[in-house]
Amino acid sequence: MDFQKVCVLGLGYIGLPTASTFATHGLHVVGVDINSQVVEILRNGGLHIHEPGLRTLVKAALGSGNLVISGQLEEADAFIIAVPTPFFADKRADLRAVTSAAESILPHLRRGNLVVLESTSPPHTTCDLVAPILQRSGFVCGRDFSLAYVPERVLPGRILGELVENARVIGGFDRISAEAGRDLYSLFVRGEIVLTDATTAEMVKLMENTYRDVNIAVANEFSRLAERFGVDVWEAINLANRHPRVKILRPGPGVGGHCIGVDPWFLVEAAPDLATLVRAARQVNDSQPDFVVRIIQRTAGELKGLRVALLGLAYKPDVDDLRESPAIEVAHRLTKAGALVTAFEPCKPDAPLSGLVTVPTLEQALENAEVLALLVAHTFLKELDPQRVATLTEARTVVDTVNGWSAPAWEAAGFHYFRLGVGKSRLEQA
Ligand code: SAJ
Repeated sequence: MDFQKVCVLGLGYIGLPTASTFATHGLHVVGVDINSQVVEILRNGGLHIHEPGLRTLVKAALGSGNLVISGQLEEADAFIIAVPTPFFADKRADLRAVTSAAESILPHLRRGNLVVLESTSPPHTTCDLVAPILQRSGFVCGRDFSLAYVPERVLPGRILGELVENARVIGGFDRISAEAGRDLYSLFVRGEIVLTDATTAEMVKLMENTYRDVNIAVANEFSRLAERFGVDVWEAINLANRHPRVKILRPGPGVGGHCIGVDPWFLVEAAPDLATLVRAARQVNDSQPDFVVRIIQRTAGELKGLRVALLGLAYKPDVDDLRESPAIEVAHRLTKAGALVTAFEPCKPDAPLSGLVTVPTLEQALENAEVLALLVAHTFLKELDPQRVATLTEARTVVDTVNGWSAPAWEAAGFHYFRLGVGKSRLEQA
């Protein structure tokens, strides 16, 4: 199948890099977003998301004349839906954006078109939700137009490279749809392109991220067990990972972001009677902030009125994305327990967060603190000099939830140093 023009619906972390990459590979691309502010920002050469290299890529795509930013869809050879699929408060998948995106294609759908869903979705979304919507056009899916599910698997912070280099799974409504998807993505994907059916492709995406969530959960549960048994979980993981077939991930304050903590719930919703381990892992990760609060409480005795400086609020190191961040959960739970929390996020110093006191500098976070807690292993925070920190605060208690600091260095600077997952050994308890 030959493609000259593509419409990309949704210009977020995935849609904008995808639209720009197709444009710099010669396709005429109409990048569409329903958010008029996003359209305005992009049209004026600005950027509403931070991703290394994206500004240059978007500028090249716009400069080539191949990428046009619009609020309106147009006729095209292919339509790519890359809109958010969050969940409701009860953890059910929120597919409203997918539904409205598919409906917005209807007036522009033509015989021979390819429609692609990229958004992470529950199994059967492509065939049971998107296909019937598109068939309201009177066209028959598979016969008159092709439909495929093509999940992305790029790591935020490395999107542009991984978009091109990573293997790509193309799940077709039927074989012809899968082959049409391959023809489209082979325009820029240099990784292996593997064809399968749409439901398998939906399941693959959910399995990838659920696998990661379960493995993070077991690391977090090991941190709790280690504290109970008087073991340093970081030492134990380091030793266990010397096994040639063991790769235990890192404990931390919990799992954030709009992927790993979200996608497994789609499996739980689709088969609550079967997804027992998947649900349990989500519950372990979602309760990990409680364990961080308990460590802080143990180090300081009473939380009520305790002045705590939280260092890091992003959902993972060296990103400015705070979505679903466990660090923010820790801040809210400490505040609810009566602590006086001040938070500093070096990657987003101006992060306005309702119900939380955030400050734009490290000094302001430290100045009145009694306890410091490292919640995100940002490079900037890991490299803090404890001797200098000791001059900026009266606090002499630190809680390191990401194994980001050296205990001897902080103790030498006069701090009582506590680390998540490190229990008192029998010797220390004696
Ligand atoms: N985390 C830990 N311990 C670890 C690893 C991560 O606590 O050992 C935490 C992080 O701090 C973060 C969360 O888990 O809060 C998710 O981190 P992540 O490194 O999995 O990063 P994401 O969510 O940005 O990217 C993931 C990636 N999926 C996999 O690695 C299987 C990425 O490839 C996906 O494309 C992305 O989700 C997505 O878009 O689905």
